[in-house]
Amino acid sequence: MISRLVRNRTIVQTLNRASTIRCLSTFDKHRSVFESLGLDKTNNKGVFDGEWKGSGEIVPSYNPVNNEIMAEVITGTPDDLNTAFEKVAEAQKIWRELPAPKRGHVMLTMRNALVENLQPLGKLVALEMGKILPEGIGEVQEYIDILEYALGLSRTMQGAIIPSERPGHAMLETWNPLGTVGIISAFNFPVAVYGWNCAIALITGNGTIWKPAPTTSLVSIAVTRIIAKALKDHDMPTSLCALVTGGTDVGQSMVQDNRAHLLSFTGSTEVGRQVGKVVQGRFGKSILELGGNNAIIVTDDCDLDLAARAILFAAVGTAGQRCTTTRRLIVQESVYDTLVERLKKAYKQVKVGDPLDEGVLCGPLHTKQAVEAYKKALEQVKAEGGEIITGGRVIDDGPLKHGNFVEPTMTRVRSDMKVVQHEAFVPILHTMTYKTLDEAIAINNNVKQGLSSSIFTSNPSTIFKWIGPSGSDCGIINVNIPTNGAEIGGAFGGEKETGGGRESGSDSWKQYCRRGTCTINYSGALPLAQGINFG
Ligand code: UN1
Repeated sequence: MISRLVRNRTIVQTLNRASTIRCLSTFDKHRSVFESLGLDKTNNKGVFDGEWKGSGEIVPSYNPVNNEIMAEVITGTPDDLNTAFEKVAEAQKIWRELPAPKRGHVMLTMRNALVENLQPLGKLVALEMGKILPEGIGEVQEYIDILEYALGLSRTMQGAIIPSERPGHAMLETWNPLGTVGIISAFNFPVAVYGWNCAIALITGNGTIWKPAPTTSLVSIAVTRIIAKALKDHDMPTSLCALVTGGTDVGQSMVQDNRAHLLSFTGSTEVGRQVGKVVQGRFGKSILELGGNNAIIVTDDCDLDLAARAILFAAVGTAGQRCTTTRRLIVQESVYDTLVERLKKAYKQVKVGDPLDEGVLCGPLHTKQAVEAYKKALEQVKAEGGEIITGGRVIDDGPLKHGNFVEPTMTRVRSDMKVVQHEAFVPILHTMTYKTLDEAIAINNNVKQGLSSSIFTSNPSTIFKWIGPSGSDCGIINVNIPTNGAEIGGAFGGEKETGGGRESGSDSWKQYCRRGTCTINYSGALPLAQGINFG
């Protein structure tokens, strides 16, 4: 086993060295960003358990704009993970004794450190993930927001006092930490989704181990460095927030490990289904944030201009790589032509290009595999008799030809086509028409996923129907705003094959705790519940 690892590592290392010589121009061009975040060209240790290390393969991080290697990361192994579990558990024993408002002070320092690093970290997200700079900065902002929220929670997390049926008895609920929260995050939100989980796990008294997507390791190293420094500033053990980068072997080990008391997984429904089963099999807790297949309904009584602007952001933003991206547009037939004409014009004006360039609205797809998924989805549209009404091309010529660029695309389909059942994580928007509101809601609900949904209307009865028992069956139900761009204050997550988990705001914090129901007898007598007389 060990010799195989060493061998793999040497082969990968040799290959990478060769490519490194050819292409580290991205690093040189953005040297100040990398260096200000403590990143190196070749020597980035991808494991943190209080110390920086890594005994796994050396994995390159690519720039999706041109597929150049930007830098290399020495990733972790299941052995590294094992040690990290031990180190986090030790740290958590200290952390859990700290009163929540004091933990809140540490969160405040983390927040301030992220504010200081907002620009370079946002830029690194843009470089490594490929989203445009304002969105890269936006997701660091999302982490800042949830830390502020956690600070507030630190003074407001409350348990109930419940009337006891017995005299001289008090009954109350306590919310104590679970221990260690394992966080497996996806490439598309390499900062924010970790941030939601980390902030809420910490404020409730837990430690965390993070296994990021293998293609966004640099971001995870930079974030961990910032968080560790804040812990150190408060004389807290930095191993409280561990990081183990790596591949499927690390992820699988984390999912199987009893020491991950809560496992928060963001990724595909396919993988999430396995994760859910394994965690359930060991009676662990899980939060699953899986695929979405989100729709916007456009009624004939709405502000079409507002709707068009929202749809553009919802379908093209992040190059269609948010789990909350709008994939289906369900339009009342009388306004379909007008809306689609407006959208076609807007789509034509979208600048596709380097996510760091001013004015660019659509960056590259994250990987070459995503470009293949784009092609496949469009082939399926055609095979089923659908039509491409704008876009539809992989950009494989001109200055963008080395990157993973595609044209944002709209199709015209029927709601019963198979292609609309499938979430392709690319900027393709399937448009379709409806006649009645009931039909539109049925189309919205007639997919396996249930993450986000939105309706554009000015009719109050439509709004209340939409959010009521016969309305949208999703976890996020919006009116006159896009399906994406949720605020951190609400619970984030979805129903059905989206996995049922809720992260971020509202009472999501309770999932990071064990609930104690405590009955305290101060009467001196022993009256039994249900009036039982036992001898
Ligand atoms: C995701 O795509 O996994 O609501 C998260 C949004 C963002 C989070 C998306 N706040 O679009």
